[in-house]
Amino acid sequence: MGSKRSDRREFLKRGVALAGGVTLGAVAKSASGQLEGPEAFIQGTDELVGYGKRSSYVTSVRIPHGGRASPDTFGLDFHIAAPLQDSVGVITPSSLHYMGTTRGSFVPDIDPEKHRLMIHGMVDNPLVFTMEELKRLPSVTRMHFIECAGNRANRRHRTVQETHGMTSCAEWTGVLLSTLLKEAGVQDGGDWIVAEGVENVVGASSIHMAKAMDDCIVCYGMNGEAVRPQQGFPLRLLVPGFEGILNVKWLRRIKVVDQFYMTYNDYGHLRQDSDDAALGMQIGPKSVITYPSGGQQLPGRGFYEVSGLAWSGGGAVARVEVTTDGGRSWVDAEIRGTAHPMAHTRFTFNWEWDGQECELQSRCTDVLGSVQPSRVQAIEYWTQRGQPARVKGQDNSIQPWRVESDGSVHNAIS
Ligand SMILES: Nc1nc2c(c(=O)[nH]1)N[C@H]1C(S)=C(S)[C@@H](COP(=O)(O)O)O[C@H]1N2
Ligand SMILES: [Mo]
Repeated sequence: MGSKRSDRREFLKRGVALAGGVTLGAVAKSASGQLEGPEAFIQGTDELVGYGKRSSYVTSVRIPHGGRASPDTFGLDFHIAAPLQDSVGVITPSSLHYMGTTRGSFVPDIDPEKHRLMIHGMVDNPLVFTMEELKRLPSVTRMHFIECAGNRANRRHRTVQETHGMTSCAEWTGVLLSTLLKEAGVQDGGDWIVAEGVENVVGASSIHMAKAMDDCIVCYGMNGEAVRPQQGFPLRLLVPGFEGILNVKWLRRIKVVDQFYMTYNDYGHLRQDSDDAALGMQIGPKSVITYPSGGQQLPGRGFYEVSGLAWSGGGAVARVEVTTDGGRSWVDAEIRGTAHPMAHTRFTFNWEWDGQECELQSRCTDVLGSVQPSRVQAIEYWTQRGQPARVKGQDNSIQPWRVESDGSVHNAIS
C-alpha cells in the first residue's frame, strides 16, 4: 500500500507523458501533510439496509425539457431531461433516465398481478399473457439507448442537459417480441403492428413487421431491477435505435394489422406517410461532448480528458472524431469499453488546453459508415424537404462548445 502510494506520488510529480505528448504534470498539487478524515457518518438504516441512496454530496437531477414545468398545474408530466453533463460510463441510472410523454400524462400505478399483454389482430392464435407467463419465456438482456425525436439543440440552450438530455441508455431485460409474434402466428399480409399502452390511443404507435420481428423487446427489467414506473412498469416495448415515441410504455396490447395505422402519435406529431414512417424512424449517428460542456468551468490550462457519448440507430458506433479547433482538424477519439449496437458509447480524448479560446466538437460514424452531419448540412437537408432554416424532425447534428480563455464553456450554436 505504502509503496503504491509513493509510486502514485512519483507519477504525479513527474507528469507522466501520454500518447500525443500530453503530460499530466499540472493536474494535481504535489502531496504534503495529512489527509482529512470523514466529516460525519451516514446514520440510520434506510440508506444502509433497505433501498440504497446516493451520497448527499451528489446532487445531479433531471430537469423539465424546454422550460415547461413538470409536473404542471394539472399534475401532468412532460418530457424530463437527463443530466448528461454529470454522466460517467454509458448506463443512465434508472432514477436519472430521461422521461417522455406524448402529451402530458399521469404515470399509471399498475398492479403487475392484474396486468395483461394481449396479442391479436391478423394472427392465428390471439394470446393474452400475465407478467408471470412472460417471465417464464426465454429472455434477452441488452444495452440500448432511447432518444426522443424532439431531442434537438438550439442556440438558447446553455447545457448539454438542455441540448441533448432527452436520451438515455439502460440495460434492458425481457422477451423478444418475435418470440411472442411467432407463438401467435402472424398471418399473410400482417405487415405492421400497432402497440398500445394503458392510456389507449395516446400512447399507440405503428411499427413495421420487419422491425417487430428483428430486435424489439417486451421489457420487464431495467438496470438489474424491474422497469421503473416512469419508464413503463410493469412492461414496455423497446424498439432499438428507433425514435423514442415508438417505445410504448405500460404496454398492454399489440395488434397485427395490414397497413400503417395513423395513430395519435403519427397524426401530425411525426409523419403521415407509411414509407416515411418505415424509413424515418431510425435515429442517425450522433454524439456530444459531455465534459467539458456548456455551463462548466475549466480551472486552468493543462491536461483534460475530454469525454462524451456517441450512439446510432443504425448499429454500433464505429468511430468518433474530436476537433479542438472548431472543425479545421479532426483526431480519432478513443472508444471506452464495448460499443454495443444501438447503445450509448463512451469516447474520450486526451487534451492539453493551452488556455486560449477554442471550440470543441465531436463527430460519430456508425458501423453502416453513416457520418454525423454538421449543423449546416442538417439545416440544408431540412431546407430541401421544405422546412427552411431550421432542423425539424430528428436533429443529429454536431454540437459545438466554445471554451473561453477564462475557462468558461458555452454553447457555440450560432
Ligand atoms: N404509453 C406511452 N408510451 C410512451 C409515451 C407515452 O406518453 N405513453 N411516450 C413516448 C415518448 S414521446 C418517448 S420519447 C419515450 C420515452 O421513454 P422513457 O420515458 O422511458 O425515457 O416513451 C414513449 N412511450
Ligand atoms: Mo418523446
